Order: sequence, then C-alpha cells, then structure tokens
Amino acid sequence: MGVPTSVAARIASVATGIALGAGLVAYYIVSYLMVRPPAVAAAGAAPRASLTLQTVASLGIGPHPDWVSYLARNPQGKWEHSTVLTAPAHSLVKVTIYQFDTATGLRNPYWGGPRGLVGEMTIDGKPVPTLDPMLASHTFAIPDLGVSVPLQGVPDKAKNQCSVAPCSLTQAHTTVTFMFRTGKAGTFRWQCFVPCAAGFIFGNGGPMQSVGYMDGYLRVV
Ligand SMILES: [Cu+2]
Repeated sequence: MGVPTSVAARIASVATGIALGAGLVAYYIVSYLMVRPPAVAAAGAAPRASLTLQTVASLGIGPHPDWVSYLARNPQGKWEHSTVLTAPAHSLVKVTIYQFDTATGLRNPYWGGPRGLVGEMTIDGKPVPTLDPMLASHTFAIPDLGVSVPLQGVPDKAKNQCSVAPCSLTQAHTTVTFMFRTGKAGTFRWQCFVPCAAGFIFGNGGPMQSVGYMDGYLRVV
C-alpha cells in the first residue's frame, strides 16, 4: 500500500492533465491555421501587375510529392511552391499560366466558359471564348471576384511531358493568359474546381483542399 494521496492532490493532477491536453489541441489548431506558404507578389505596380503560375501533375517535394499542384513565379523569376499571391488594389492583373498537366475534365460544363475577365482568355496566343469542358485540367477561380478560368490540359499523347515539378517551357504545356481587375484591398480565396486529386474520393480532398496545392489566397493590397 502506497501513501494515500489527498483529494486535493488528485484533483490537481487531473486538472494538470486536462490543461496539458487542451494546450496540445489548441497548439495543433493554431499551427494548422498559421501554416501558410510564403506570399508571392505580382510583378509590376498599380494600376498594372502580372502574375505567372504553373500547374504540375506532381510536385516532387515536401510531405506530398505526388500531389498535383500550382506553383508561382516570384518577381525575381524563381518558381515558388506557393498559392498565396499578392496583387495591388484597383489594378488590371495579367495572369499567365503554364499548364503542364493533362486534362481531367470539368464535372459542370458551365465552368468551361471563362467568367469575370477583362478581355478574352487566350490559349497559346489564340483567343478562346469557351473551352470544351472535357479538355480542362484545372481552373483558376476567385469566387468573390467572380473570376473563373478553365485551363486546357496537355493532350494525353503529347511528347515530352513533364510529370514532376519544376517543369520547363521546353516540355509539353499550354499557355493560358487572361486579365482581371482587382478592387479594394482584402484577402480572397481562390481555388481549382476540376476534381483533379488523383487517389482521393471523387477527385476531391488532398491537394484539392490544401492551401499551397489547388487552393490559395489572393491578397489584394
Ligand atoms: Cu486542379
């Protein structure tokens, strides 16, 4: 028989255990919410700026090397694994997306039509009023700004495909350009609406719901 513990000591040890558990849960939630890729700024300055992105079939690095992903080019020309973008307020933003992934297809053909743009979307230099939804590999959509652009995938049989980032422009790709206007400052979610997450139920989950892959934020400053 050990020394009998007092009621107060037992309560204190239970309370300490609960506090420790609550602290760990809080730490997990806060660190989950705080983890953000570094923001990549648009090139140029108000009232005109430009963003350059690429999409790849698999990232090749980090905790999920086989996940499909966007990357962003910083103003120094280096590709960053980030989907947190910064652009000036009340500006015309020109976006160039190098699309290295093959098509998955849109579940809702409505999104084959680009929305919310200034001027037309171009694919490989040619204006395209609407994309065959079966050819979409990803979309670049900022719902709160009314912007949605389908990105044409690389044909399945294309030669010299890039399967792992970083991809180079000597490899098979389509180049999509478009312009949209920013308004007042704020943080706006953007994401892909093609269910492109291979290996996940219905193609959603995983990269489709993770900032840094198929989701991001546009910070208008
Ligand atoms: Cu996607």
